Formats: sequence, structure tokens, C-alpha cells
Amino acid sequence: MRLTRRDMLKLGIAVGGATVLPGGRLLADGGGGGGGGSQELGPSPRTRPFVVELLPGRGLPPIAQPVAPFPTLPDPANCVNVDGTTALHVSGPRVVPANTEFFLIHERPVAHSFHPDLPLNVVWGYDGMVPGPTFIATSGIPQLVRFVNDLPLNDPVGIGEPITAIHRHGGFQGPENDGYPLDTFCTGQSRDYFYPNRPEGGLLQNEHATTWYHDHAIDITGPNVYRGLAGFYLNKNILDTLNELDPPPALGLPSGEFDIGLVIQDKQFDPNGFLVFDNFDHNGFLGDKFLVNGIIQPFLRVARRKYRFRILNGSNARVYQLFLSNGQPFVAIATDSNLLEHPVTVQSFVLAPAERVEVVLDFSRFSLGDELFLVNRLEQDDGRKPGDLVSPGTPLLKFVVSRDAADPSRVPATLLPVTQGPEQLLPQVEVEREFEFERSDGAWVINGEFFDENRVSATPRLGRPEIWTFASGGGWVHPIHVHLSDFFILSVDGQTPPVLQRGRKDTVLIGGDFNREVKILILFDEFLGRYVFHCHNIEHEDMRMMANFETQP
Ligand SMILES: [Cu+2]
Repeated sequence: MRLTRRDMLKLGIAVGGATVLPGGRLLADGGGGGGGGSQELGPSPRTRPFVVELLPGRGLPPIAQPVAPFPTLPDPANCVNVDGTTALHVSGPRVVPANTEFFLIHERPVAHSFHPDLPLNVVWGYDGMVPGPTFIATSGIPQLVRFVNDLPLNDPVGIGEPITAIHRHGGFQGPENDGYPLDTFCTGQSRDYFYPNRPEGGLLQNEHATTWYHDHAIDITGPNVYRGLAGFYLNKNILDTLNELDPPPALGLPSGEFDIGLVIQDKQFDPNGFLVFDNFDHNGFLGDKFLVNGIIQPFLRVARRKYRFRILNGSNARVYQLFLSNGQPFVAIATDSNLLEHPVTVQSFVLAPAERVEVVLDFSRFSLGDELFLVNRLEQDDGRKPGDLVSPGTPLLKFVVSRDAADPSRVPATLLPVTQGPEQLLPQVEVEREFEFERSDGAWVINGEFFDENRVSATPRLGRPEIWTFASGGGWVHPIHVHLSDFFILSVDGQTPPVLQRGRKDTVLIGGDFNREVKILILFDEFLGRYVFHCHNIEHEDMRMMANFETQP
């Protein structure tokens, strides 16, 4: 029998010098040299590229469908986390508005084909799907989602723990609905999450496009997400109606089958083709296989017209820089949760864990039978930081131009104007905070401290904009994610941020050879309570690079 990470933690089996983290958790030092961790994993078996087509139900997940309203339940307060803690925020049965849509999702194991050259692997999926079903939220219509934990208590694979919390990344929701990492539910339990689906502060500029939902349980988010617990949560509103036929003010962006979420991940397999993960790699786990929507190097048949691709880095630790194989630029229309003010043309873009970039690709000038590849050219061989740009890089996804189709879609020159930005908000700033993200004792600290649920590191007042400075030492990169926020990047190492970093963001990459110090303008408009901000290199997050902020009236 394989020992799970929790077994190892309970038994105190640790390699190297052990450190005790808050909660009594033993920390095994993963090695200070920035190597690949404590285990040497061989290369994954060979797989033929571009033999699996992305199709509805195979890599293209279905839209989550509402169910009949049901009485809500109080949150479970008795699920014991791997560090011995229990829930911080619990709510009684939720009283929800009459127009709330209800959903029921089961987290369960499923036999999944990453590739026909590998055996079936048992992964964990929302409703047994990898990625999970795609939610579509309409602005102003709340949703209540009951997630039921049907994950096995005794899992033979040993990647992940059947203890879960759901975070809707980029969403504005109350603290008890945010997937706070202690607010878990265990096998046989469920938790109801209420999503108001209002833009923060009621501002049109804060209408969202692409958020995503994933596991966020304390200390085990990395293996749980790696095992499959992630999906898209899309939003529609009066501008972004998700119907290209709608007249203005609707934007008319490509919609329906021409609007596709692509989640990019890297994974590692043993010589027999079974998924592996190193629980003691605290630097950031990297795989040598590249997956799009749960499938290794798939292909997608496209029509000769415009498409909207919502590209998400769902990897634990890998940073990508994406190009098109023919040198064609991307027309970017959104970063993280928000549409940009105006489309931006870029040759490539960097995507750190949890970041999203949306692009419009126009295949109308291609000939039938033409092929185009989405390519990652950023090399990375440890969790410290990406390496050089290489050529030709690794193709992740092949587009095959295979038919004609009508194209009534539009990409307007103005997408989502910012009405309350730095110009309006900077004069109101009275509070500045600084956070230093560093390595310590083989784990990870913010301002010198490991995550502790009882420590509050920032107390921003609602409606009062602040400047936060994020800095990284030691040459490591950290994608920093602040819950409950859309922030503006004011400067990167004192300079104006690059063009794609000027939109609103919820995750920003700091450190490495660039971005050592990033200043953001952040404003919380509603919801009182305790939330987290953290590194989204999930191994760093799980090794405590996380802190609380608590919004104040
Ligand atoms: Cu980090």
C-alpha cells in the first residue's frame, strides 16, 4: 500500500531536516538548491502528438445545467484538515434570492484517458469530468452550487486527499462562500456555495468574463488540483452576452461552438503510464507532458472564421510563453477575469499559474487543410523560475482548418471601458502595504511568516483604495493571487507595466529576472470578512506562502 501524504505527515515520515509548521505539521525540506525535489522521476513514456481530437465530451466539457431548487444545508464544521484545523467560516442554511439558480456537482473518481498510448488513469473530477463542467453565470442572477464530496477515503493512487474546498478564482463572493482553505468538507459531506454574480461595487468595469473554480484545501491544493479538480466559470452580461448575433451594445464576440476554454497543464507519468506527483517537491512540481483540457497534445478542428479562446494556465508551477507556429500575432481581448478596454495585438504572451489571457484567432485567411500550432517556447526545468525562450519550443495544440462557416462575430475597438481606474483612485490612496515573498526553511513565507489562519496581515477598508507592493527575493518567481479583487498593476520595477499587464488582474507574476517589485492599486468594494492572498505556485501555497486579509467597514 502506498502511504498518502497525510499518512506520512501523521507518521512524521520526513526526509532531511524537519521543521514544524503552524498546525503541528512536519515540513520535510525539499532541498535548498532549487532542484526538482526529493524524488528523481524518469521521463514519461512516449506519446504520439496530435492524435486525439478535442470534441464535446472529450476535452470540451458540457455547460453545467441548473437543477430544481433545493433546501440549503448548514456548512459542515467537523471536517478535519491535514493540519488538524477545522472550518473557520461556517454558515447556517443560506437564504437565497428567489431568482437563484441551483446546481449540484459531485466530486468523484473517474477513469480518464490522458492519451491512447497510456493506460486509463483514475483522476478526480467535478461530476467526474476533467476539466469540470463549465458554469455560465448571468450578471444579476445568483447561483447556488452544492458540491458533494464523493471522493474515496482509501485511494490507491495516493495523489491528493479527499478533503476539499471550492474556490471560484476571480469571483466576488462572501467569505463563507470563497473556499477559504480551512473551510473544507470531507468524504460523504457537501458544502453549498452562494455566488451573487454581481460586479464588484456594481461597476460595469468589474463585469467578469472568465473565472475558474478549483480545489483550495489547506496544504493539499496542489495534489488535488493536479488530480483533476478544476473547471471554467464563465460570466455573461449586457456587453459580453455570449451571443455573437446580439446587436450593440452587445460586443458580438465569437460565441457558442466558436468560444472555447483551453486549460493548459503539465503532468508526469511513470514508465507504465500512470500519473505521478512528488509530495515532497516544495519548489513547484513540473511535468514533461503538456495537456490541453486534460488531454496530452490534442488537436482541434476549426472553421475558416474567428474564434474566442479563453486560455488558462491550470498548472501547479509552470510558466508558459505562448506563440503561434506561423508567427501570426494574437489579438488579446481579456486578462484574468476582465475584458480589456481595447483589443491588443501581441506576438506572444506569458501565462503564469492561474493567469488567463483571452484571444481572438481568425482562421478566415487559411486554406482548408492548413494546420497551425499553439506553441510554448518558455523553457523551465525547476520550480524556481522559467529559463530561456527556446526555438521551436513545444507545440501544445494543433488547429486543423477543416471547414467553412458563417462569421457574424465582431471584435469592437472598445471592449470594456475603465471608469474608476488609477486616474480616479490614486488621489484617494491613504494606505500602502508591502509584502515580501521569500523562501524560508525549505518552505515559503510572506513577510517572514508562514500562513496562520489566526494572523491577519492586512485590514483594508471597503471603498478605500490602497497600494500594495509585492517583492520577491532569491530569484524565485511567484504568481501572486489576491482573492476578492480586480487590481491594477501600477508599476513593474518602477516602469510602466507591459501592455498586457495594464488590464485588471487577479494574479500577477513577481520575481525571477524581472518583476522583482510590483506595485498594484487595489480596492475592495463589498463583503466583510477574512480572505486569503497567496502564491499560486501551488506547492508554495501548500507550503504556507499565504496570508489573511480582513476587510473592514
Ligand atoms: Cu511562489
